[in-house]
Amino acid sequence: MQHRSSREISLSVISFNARLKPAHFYLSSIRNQRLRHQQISNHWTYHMPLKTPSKRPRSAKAITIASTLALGLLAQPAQAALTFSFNYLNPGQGFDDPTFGAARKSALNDAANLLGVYFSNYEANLTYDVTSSSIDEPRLASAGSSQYVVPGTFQQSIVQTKILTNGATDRNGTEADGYIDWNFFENWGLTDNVAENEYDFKTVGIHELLHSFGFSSNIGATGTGLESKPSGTPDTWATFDNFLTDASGNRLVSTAGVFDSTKVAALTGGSGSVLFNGANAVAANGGVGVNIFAPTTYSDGSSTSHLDDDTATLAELIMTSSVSPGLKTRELSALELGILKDIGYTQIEAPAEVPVPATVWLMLTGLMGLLGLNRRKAAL
Ligand SMILES: [Ca+2]
Ligand SMILES: [Ca+2]
Ligand SMILES: [Zn+2]
Repeated sequence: MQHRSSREISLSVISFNARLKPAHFYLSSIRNQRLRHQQISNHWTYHMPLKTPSKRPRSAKAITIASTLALGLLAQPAQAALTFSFNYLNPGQGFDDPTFGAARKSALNDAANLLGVYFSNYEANLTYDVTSSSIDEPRLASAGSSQYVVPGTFQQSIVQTKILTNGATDRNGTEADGYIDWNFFENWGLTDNVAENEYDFKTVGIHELLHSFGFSSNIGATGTGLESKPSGTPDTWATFDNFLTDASGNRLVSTAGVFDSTKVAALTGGSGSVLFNGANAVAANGGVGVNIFAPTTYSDGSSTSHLDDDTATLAELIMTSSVSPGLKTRELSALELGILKDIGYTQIEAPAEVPVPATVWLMLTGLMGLLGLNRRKAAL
């Protein structure tokens, strides 16, 4: 999380708080895992050592609530794409709040649905453990999905593998494929009518889910990977990291999975110092690499895992690191679709119809015109 000004709030990536090796689901003791999400990871009920994923009994709280998603916003229903099952782990609170819970769950389902239509050529049921808090802190929400630890490789997340194998491979068995934590302290706009003092829940929901899909970097402040191996030795990286370069197009992490120690400075080099250089993203970006968020002050859980907010042409895209209040786009840009193709989702495609009524877009245009530089922002 981070403060970019006294009024800003952030969302963190929590892709790395549990680690898998074949036949063993570790938990990640706090000292072994990346510390970037420690305060959140303490919430996860599955943070206990497991012998094998398949033998671990589910806790009583981790009851799967299947939510088969309707495609109601589309004029013509698409074929089944992805389905999402959210396990709400805080009874009576947050998403299960007696007053607001139903609308919050509905908004999360809507966000998942809005994202799912891009994946209509895939078929998988994705399970998520969902927790929440209500704390005045610079974080709106966070999400992630675990990876296997295989030093010297670029690993898909559990969710990513499940999608790309059309549900055939669930590398952590009955354990939730991903996790989401939501902070309900701030005002949230749960519908398509998002007030100027509310954060757009659905936009943030899409953003968070995409982190779990693999839109996320393992690179730490000093160039360490998932296991914080010593400099110069192979570590475990995300698929995303396979495409990150410096401004000159030189890889940050070698194909052998070793971070180039001469590239540490690029991680805090500001706009243009770290690029996503996958072929599809480059093609969607006028032939050049895409600016990745690498602010001069390293931001744990945010740096290198987002598009660069400080690049004007990127600032309003869903996968930037911060968001201001008000209604935002829920559509992925060609650039974001390019990145998703590069990290493996070659069958992704934009839905045939914009799943938001035209009147909403008119309002969005109006709201965007009102946004000034001093508006409160929140990092995603
Ligand atoms: Ca699973
Ligand atoms: Ca932004
Ligand atoms: Zn984010």
